[in-house]
Amino acid sequence: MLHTTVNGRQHPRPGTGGRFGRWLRRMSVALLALALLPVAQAEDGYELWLRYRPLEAGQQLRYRPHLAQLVAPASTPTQRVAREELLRGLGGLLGQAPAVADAPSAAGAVLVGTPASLPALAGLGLDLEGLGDEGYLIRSVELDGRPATVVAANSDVGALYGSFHLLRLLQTRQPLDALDLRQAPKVKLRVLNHWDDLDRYVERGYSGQSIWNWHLLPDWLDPRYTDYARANASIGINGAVLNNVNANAQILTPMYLAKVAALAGVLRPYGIRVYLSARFSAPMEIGGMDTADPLDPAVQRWWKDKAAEIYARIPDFGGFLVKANSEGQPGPQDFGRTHADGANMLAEVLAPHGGVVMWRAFVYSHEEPDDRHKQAYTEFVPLDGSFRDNVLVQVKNGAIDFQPREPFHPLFGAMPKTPLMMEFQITKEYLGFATHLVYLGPMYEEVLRADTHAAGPGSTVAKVVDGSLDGHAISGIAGVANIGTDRNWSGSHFDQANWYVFGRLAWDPYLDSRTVAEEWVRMTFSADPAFVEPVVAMMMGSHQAAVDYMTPLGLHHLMGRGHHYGPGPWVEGGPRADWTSVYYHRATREGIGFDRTTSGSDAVSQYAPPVAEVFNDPERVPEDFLLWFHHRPWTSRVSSGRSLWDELVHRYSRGVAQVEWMQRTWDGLRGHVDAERHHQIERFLAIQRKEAQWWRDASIAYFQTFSRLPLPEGEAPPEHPLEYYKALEFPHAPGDTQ
Ligand code: BDP
Repeated sequence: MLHTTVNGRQHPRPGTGGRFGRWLRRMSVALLALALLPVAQAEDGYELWLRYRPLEAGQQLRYRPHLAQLVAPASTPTQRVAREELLRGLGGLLGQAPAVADAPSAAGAVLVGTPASLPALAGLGLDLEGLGDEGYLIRSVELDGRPATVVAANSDVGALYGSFHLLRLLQTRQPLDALDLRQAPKVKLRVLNHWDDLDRYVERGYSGQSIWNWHLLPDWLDPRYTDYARANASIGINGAVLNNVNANAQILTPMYLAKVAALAGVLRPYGIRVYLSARFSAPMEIGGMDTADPLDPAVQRWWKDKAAEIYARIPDFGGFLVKANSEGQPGPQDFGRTHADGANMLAEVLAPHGGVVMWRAFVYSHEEPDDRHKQAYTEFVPLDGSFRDNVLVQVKNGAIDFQPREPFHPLFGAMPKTPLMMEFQITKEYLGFATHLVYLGPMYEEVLRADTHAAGPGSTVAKVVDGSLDGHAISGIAGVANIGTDRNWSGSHFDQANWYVFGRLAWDPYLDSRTVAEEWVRMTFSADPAFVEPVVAMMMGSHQAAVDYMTPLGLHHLMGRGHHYGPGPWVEGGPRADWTSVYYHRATREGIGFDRTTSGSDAVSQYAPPVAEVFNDPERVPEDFLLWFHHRPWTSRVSSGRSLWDELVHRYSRGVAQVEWMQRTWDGLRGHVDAERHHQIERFLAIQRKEAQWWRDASIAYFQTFSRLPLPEGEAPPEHPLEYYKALEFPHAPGDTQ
């Protein structure tokens, strides 16, 4: 007799006839139906966009014939990680991993490698020229009459990038039938800047501590480092500056270099080089010298030896990032030398090893009374042409400082002889920290597409940055990372999208941010169009919403002092004028805005004439930059027909309304996402709603003391009197400078 086990006891198995049999059949059907329902499992976001959850059954069936075998050599570390990722990814997505084979022997093989690593590729007539060291192609081919898919590159890392792309095709449900893709990065150095201190504090970090556990390095290699590397490689990031630009010289001591070398060892198979922020005065702090003068031969020797020591430990070390003579950091000017003297001295010692210097242009001096907007340009443009060829000048997004919306930095287009890197901020210091849903893709895109007119129309910032405008051999994009020890890495689920879009745009600055958002949503949450469409709409409108409720119409730098949390348009006094809000908004009884026209600070003249003319003209300047460049009367008209005051209030309210719309939209999407992530996002949107209202109310209450105009009809008055908002204090807000 057949037996079945229930609660550990054997029972005779009933036949399939009779009432019990019918009941059993009904139960099985019900259970089967339940099993087929897409029940969302609780997720904490750790897996980012590399979740590899099983695809819908129909999709799996369509894909499986293409993915029967995997032919991918695994004799180098990079080859091994590519193969492991494919097995993990395909196994997860398809429910079963392909069979690993040494040579294709069945239809539906996937071949991954280089002509050197996989001789089978050599005879296929693949055109790998032009793909460079990091590019790849993905193509559907016939091999001995059998259909196959090829991921081919000139290097192992190219093949790794191609492997991630293949996985992305599946994750986003693209057809695999007639593939013919070629990809090569348009920018050479695609680098994250971690503003991480050695005590694991992250400056402007809102996602926990630094992921670098310096204390336990080099002996303990947290598995997180590997997952960090996987995530970066999946979007093409190939460099990481491990420590804060406000640097501690300790990182250059032997003890720390051993730790850096250990990290470099984890990141290397993924094509990621490590860089360090170098403190310019390190020869004095850790070298026992009494000067760090870049023209002093003893100082030069110290750095030469230091470079040799680093490269002995880390042969592929990327180079140094330097913040010098800015916000109190030491630099060459302390010794009467120029930025070029300083950068070139370091470049000289790195050059024999193949390293670069990324020298930041974020400078503004204590003594300089000029409009802060102008200072980087004033200092750096005269140095164009005097940097060594392994120096890149790293220019912030915006002449002021990563504000919610800035016109492009006037240095772009103004230093044709120097490779200029773009430095975007991914962490949202000025955009609501980690709680506000603000997708930065549209902001990055707006800036990259801005036309500098430097060499005629079409001289976009993207072309300056990728080096194509001026024919530079090196190029780079940096992003100030939003990564920390929080389980979901970025402090919120949606902030993962900012890491993602940064990487994708660094690879190809001409991509559009909507496409990237769609891709990310499909990989991170769900591919159901009923979910993707509204969520992408939320993301695409979110940057403008934040600009509206924080700093509409070109207002800027109005955040709370120091910590930058919440509104502080009233901030004045203190050590320097350009660290106050009143310096930037210049509100008076008559009007508001910073006059940077030819009759004001004349910052407009730092742009090429066609741009300057537009910015200089209050009728032609994009309204989003109106008060950035112009001081305008409260009663002047804007394009909507409203007065400036009414428009300002309207935009504040519009920003709040947009957040309310996001809340409603998200509420309607319950069930498409696991309850855990849905809940946190819902709560964070509630915080954003509350803080958007706070921004609106505090700003209106404050600016009304100047305009002395009534609120437009239908506009609710601020919830509290101005004094209430001014009295709020946040001594423990995260991320403040230590
Ligand atoms: C500012 C940040 C400050 C950074 C500085 C920089 O508030 O923490 O050190 O930028 O980029 O926006 O150097």
